[in-house]
Amino acid sequence: PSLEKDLLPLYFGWFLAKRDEDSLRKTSHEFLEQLGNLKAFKKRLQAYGYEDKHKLDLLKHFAKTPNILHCTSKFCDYGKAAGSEEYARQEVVKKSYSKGYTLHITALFATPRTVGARLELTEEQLLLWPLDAEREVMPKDTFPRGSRAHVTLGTAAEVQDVQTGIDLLEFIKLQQAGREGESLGELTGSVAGKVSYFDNGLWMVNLSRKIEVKSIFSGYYG
Ligand code: ACK
Repeated sequence: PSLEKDLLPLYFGWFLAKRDEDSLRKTSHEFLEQLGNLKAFKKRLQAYGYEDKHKLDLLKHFAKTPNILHCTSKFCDYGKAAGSEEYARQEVVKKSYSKGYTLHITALFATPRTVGARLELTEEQLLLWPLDAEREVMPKDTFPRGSRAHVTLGTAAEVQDVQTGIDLLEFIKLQQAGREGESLGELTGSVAGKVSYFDNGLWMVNLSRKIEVKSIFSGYYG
């Protein structure tokens, strides 16, 4: 047997193809501009820590945007994260490495901490989704597999990217508890859809037309 071990990445995931990445960044701007311009939003700024509606610019609020738009499937931390080796050893992970996948974005959301895209994973993509991905960050709740699947589009200063998936689960937890959110308007164009508000600065637009983006399943070594 060889002494050499496979190197584990910082994380495995689906990485957006350049053209679709550029276009999703534009979509994210469009979302934040339209959301920030909603009267209903301007009336509910407290959660974002602003008193004065003229002071809040959502594009500035989400000061950090990821260098690479992606959906994390498994965070490995170069092997330090629990279950990394087991994940990487799976036949389906090896076989899928460097393959192309179409990701389906069903909603965009913003919280005082993060802005992200919610994904609906296909059966094939769910094979690459760890069994404990949701439990890992919210051990007390149960979620359908893949609930946490997202693309981080931006975070407020001082907020880590990992927060985006946690925020998404917060919305889903409320929906599971029967909360639909307050229907507070509609966005148009590339981000067309109904806007729901869930208190505490949690906003989501369910897209009338899903956005499809091309991606490659791979590892990020950083
Ligand atoms: O936006 P994300 O899914 O959140 O993509 C980044 C990526 O790994 C590189 O940092 C995600 N990430 C960071 N820490 C964790 C963690 N403890 N569990 C799951 N995902 C994580 C982060």
